[in-house]
Amino acid sequence: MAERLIVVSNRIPTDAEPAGGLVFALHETLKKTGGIWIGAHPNLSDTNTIGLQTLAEQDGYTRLSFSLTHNDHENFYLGFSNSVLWPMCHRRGDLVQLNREFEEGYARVNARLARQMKEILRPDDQIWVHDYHFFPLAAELRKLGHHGKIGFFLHIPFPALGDLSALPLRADLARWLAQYDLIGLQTRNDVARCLEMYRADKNAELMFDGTIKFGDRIAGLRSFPIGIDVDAFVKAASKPFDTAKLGVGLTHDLVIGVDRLDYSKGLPNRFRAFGHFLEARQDKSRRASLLQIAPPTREEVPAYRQIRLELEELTGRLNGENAELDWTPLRYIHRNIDRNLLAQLFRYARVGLVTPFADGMNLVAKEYIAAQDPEDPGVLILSRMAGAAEELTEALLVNPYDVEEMSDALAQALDMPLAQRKHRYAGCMERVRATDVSRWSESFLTALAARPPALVIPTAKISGAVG
Ligand code: GDG
Repeated sequence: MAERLIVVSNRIPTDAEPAGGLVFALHETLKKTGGIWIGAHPNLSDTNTIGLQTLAEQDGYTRLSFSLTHNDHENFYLGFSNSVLWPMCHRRGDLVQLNREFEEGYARVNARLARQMKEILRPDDQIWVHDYHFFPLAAELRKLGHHGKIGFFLHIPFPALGDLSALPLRADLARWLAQYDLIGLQTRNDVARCLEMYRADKNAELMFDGTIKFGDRIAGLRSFPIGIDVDAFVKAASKPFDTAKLGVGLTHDLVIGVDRLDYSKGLPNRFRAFGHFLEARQDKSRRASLLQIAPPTREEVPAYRQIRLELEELTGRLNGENAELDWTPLRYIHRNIDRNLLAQLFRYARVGLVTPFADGMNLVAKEYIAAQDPEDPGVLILSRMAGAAEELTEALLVNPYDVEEMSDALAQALDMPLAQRKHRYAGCMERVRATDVSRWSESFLTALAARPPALVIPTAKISGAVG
């Protein structure tokens, strides 16, 4: 029987035509390979006793869903995933909310999903698990006797050793991850931090070929920087731009930011930097506008409500102090915007401002580059703390904590001569193309397929033979 690909992610596309970076990539991969995509059902349920349900069979693969109860949503999703793991991985130990019920919810959902998967698994399936919601999934599957290949990709930053101490003792990331055959991370920096974790673990041994030996298992570890569907984005951005759609008041000096409204994205400091830039500019008749699109996300988590209030206050103050009758310097949209319109806005904007405090990769940075007109490109200002900064070294790299440095970068970007803009764009675009999302999934799956089959050592028999 041929190998099947089984993808697991918390989110699963529910429309016939999925869109957006990761969802698009996995959809395209499964269309080619066939297989199964497993994710949480979009509606919460009252019971969790049922197994995996078929959501759709189309485009040559099957989508299966597992159900989450209200309690699971509270403790597994909002709780342990997004109030413990997310802040811990984004260096916000101060926001970590420890709670036994979160821990139990996380363990319960992973164990239950493993049991539900075991019902449908074949021994030679290739399983590809995505993100921090499922760190222990392989360990749970191994407990149930599944020995087939399992790969894991972490979309967010790998935590530093010191930050890992914020986890409860039972959350043993080193042991959980060692149950995968291949651990994929975004950047070389992430790999270095993961190695640091294993180096400090007395149960682990770092092998010469870069793999990690942990008990009877050997796991591969590599960076696979994720990218975007470059051609699709270039095409969307190149469509004629209808400024009338946007209403009045967009000056030519448009600066754009697009981020889920998340505290890791550094939005308050970005607003402060823009305010500083407006105040510091010599030519007061020159007008620039910052258009910040920040759709809501995880609003049930208190830290997300807090950041929203902070931004609303900053927006009011900045506009109050700087606006003119015919000019609103900061436009802040707390809603989702159509993807094609987004691509066109990226092309229209003179500057793309991407300033997270921590980010696995940051696809917006790549989208901004892909959207530019090669003959008259805008300038990307990029935080050194985004994974994308490891590759997009021709961007104007900034420290997101340094408001003055970001303000200076804005002035530099808006005044940058064409030749320099073209040079920087070409360097970035080369990297954006080299990491196109289809190459990302291909290279991960090729590396997973190349992992040698795990040695299953029947411990009892061996010790019996020796004795
Ligand atoms: C995680 C990691 C990693 C945003 N607003 C709208 C909209 N977006 C789209 C963007 C982009 C995507 O959402 C956001 O992707 P990012 O990579 O920037 O950030 P996360 O959501 O935090 O993603 C991240 C990524 O996983 C992939 O591995 O890069 O580091 O945190 O595509 O364009 N799209 C539309 N309307 C919006 O208002 N249509």
